[in-house]
Amino acid sequence: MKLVVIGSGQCGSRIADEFARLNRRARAHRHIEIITGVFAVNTDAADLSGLATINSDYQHRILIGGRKTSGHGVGKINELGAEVAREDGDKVIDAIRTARHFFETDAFLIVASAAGGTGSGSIPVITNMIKDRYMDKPVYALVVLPFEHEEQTEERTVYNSAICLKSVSTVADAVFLVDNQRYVRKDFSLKNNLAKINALIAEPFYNLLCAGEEKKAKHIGAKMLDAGDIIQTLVGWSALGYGKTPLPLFRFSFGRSDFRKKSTETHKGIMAMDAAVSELSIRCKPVEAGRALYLISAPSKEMNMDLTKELGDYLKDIAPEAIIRNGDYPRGGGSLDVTVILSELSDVEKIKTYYNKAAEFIHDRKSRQVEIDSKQREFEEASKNIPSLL
Ligand SMILES: Nc1nc2c(ncn2[C@@H]2O[C@H](COP(=O)(O)OP(=O)(O)OP(=O)(O)O)[C@@H](O)[C@H]2O)c(=O)[nH]1
Ligand SMILES: [Mg+2]
Repeated sequence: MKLVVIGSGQCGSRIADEFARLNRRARAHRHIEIITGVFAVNTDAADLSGLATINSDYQHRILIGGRKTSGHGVGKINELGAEVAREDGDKVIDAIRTARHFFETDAFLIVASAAGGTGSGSIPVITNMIKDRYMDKPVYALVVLPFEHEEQTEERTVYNSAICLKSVSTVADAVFLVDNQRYVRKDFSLKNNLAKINALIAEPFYNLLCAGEEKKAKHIGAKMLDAGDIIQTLVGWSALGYGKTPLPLFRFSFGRSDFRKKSTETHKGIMAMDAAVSELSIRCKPVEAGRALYLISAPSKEMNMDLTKELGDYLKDIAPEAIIRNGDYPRGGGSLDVTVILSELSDVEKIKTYYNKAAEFIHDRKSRQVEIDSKQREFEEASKNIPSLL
């Protein structure tokens, strides 16, 4: 599957940069292309300069809102982010057309954080513009949710997230939810290491996108997972998971394929699937998923029909309502990898909490404003009979 990836705001641009690296890796190691164009959009010129891999010309690193923000960002006001995107969104549409193999694109992926200003405000607007312009291609959003400490210390964080999520979900074909906090729990040393988190966010896409682009027979599995399977799976709120089980470098099999070998293979597969499901990009209940997908990637000698079936049964057990699609991808060496997507989630607790808290915030802000207005009127009243020097 080939994507056009557009990152907006600081977080979105950095993750888009990660996708540009992913494509370089696919090209260098697998001689295939998985991305037809990567673009970064921001109101902050310095952030755009800080990217490493995305082409550095103005049509790939796109500065928007120059007049309104003087290149310094929108300071977490996502309404301003949206406004600027409405005014300058054409720059993005024009740039997409310059992608060299644009006609091969299967779908768009637009990436941003929910809590900031530029990315949060512009992602629904850019998604909408692309949907209007390219009606036949699906447009997916990947939205990064804030760390818990940000939610606790800054009310605007939750408010921005709620507005962004509601708006983008009405226009995107599917929304990948990626909770920053989930990546901190996995390994505390990552706490301040956003670059590492970004790499973890992009990693599950590597095999997922490569699998359908392979041309050599030896890398095409019994059931190839292609763009069609992914497009059919992705609807509405979605979560991503990725798990790995290391494989021994050397194995002396003497050509035997007895039941012990088979059961070890299945066990390794279940371990990787288990890791993928327990480390989903957002906390959610698999029973709420209407669609799901899993991809097993490993050297072909590590995979067999039983493994695919066992993993299918495992997923069916935890997501009984879901239509499940799957694929096997004979690639890689040192590990057996499982990628999981849960989609069409009918409920996500965290989003409901954002909506409820944001509604409270809006209510409190209105009452506070009434109070401020009345105090100001009192103040003016008190100064009414005082002469002025001006
Ligand atoms: N995973 C990840 N999260 C990030 C990164 N940079 C910022 N964030 C998160 O994104 C949110 C802040 O949004 P930014 O993307 O910095 O904001 P912006 O879109 O540039 O908007 P303004 O700076 O307000 O104009 C916070 O929740 C951060 O924790 C990053 O590189 N990776
Ligand atoms: Mg910024």
